[in-house]
Amino acid sequence: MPEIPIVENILDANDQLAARIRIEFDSAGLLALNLMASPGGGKTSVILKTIEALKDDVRIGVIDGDVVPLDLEKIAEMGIPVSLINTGGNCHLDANMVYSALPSLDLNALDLLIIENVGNLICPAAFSLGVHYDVVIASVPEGDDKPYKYPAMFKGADVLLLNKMDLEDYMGFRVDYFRHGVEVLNPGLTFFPISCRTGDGFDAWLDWLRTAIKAYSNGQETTP
Ligand SMILES: Nc1nc2c(ncn2[C@@H]2O[C@H](COP(=O)(O)OP(=O)(O)O)[C@@H](O)[C@H]2O)c(=O)[nH]1
Ligand SMILES: [Mg+2]
Repeated sequence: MPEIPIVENILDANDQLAARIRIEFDSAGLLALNLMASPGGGKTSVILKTIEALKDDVRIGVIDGDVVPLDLEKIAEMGIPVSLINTGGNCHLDANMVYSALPSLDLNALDLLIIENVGNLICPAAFSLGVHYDVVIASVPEGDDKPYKYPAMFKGADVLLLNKMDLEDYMGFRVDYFRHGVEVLNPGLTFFPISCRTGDGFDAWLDWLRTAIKAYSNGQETTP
């Protein structure tokens, strides 16, 4: 069965490069996040709202994997350094793409780097990017069965945001059923129900983020 070792080699090479990327992040003293969700789940909205809340005391950079720079333009308008990885229709980012994007950002001038992955709940889960935390965003309109249908994504997550909580009642979303599916795959996963529309739940997410930024800051000054 020659095909199986070939796939393993590709993933192994990706992991090796991801380890090199992690060294770059650590020596720059920044916290790096890989944000994953379905298309429209709220990745860009979470990034924009997080920037809005933290930009006065945290130096933030964003890498976006997309075919068009529409989302990135909104982020750049906030005065945030950004880098676009044109995925050319690829269904995920990999370590090679992220590594190629690093020289376009001054990592030493950042406290937080957010990578917006391609909108997809399957492929991104298989490719490590060297970040400190894989953050998965699920959203209420997608339905409460997502952990049952896309187990790899939820199993591999370090943090889970459940976005669009403002739509919970309209959608008949069963938070308990959703959480049970997650708990079986990834017991004790850090979980924040949020709404980018109303801002509900954001304080807890931002508190978690500030603590994580401090933990990875290398003791460097985090204020610009
Ligand atoms: N009702 C509601 N809509 C939201 C919320 N967050 C994002 N959206 C909307 O969902 C759509 C997709 O959001 P976007 O951030 O572009 O998702 P992305 O494709 O994952 O980057 C946009 O129309 C947003 O305005 C939320 O909390 N509540
Ligand atoms: Mg987006």
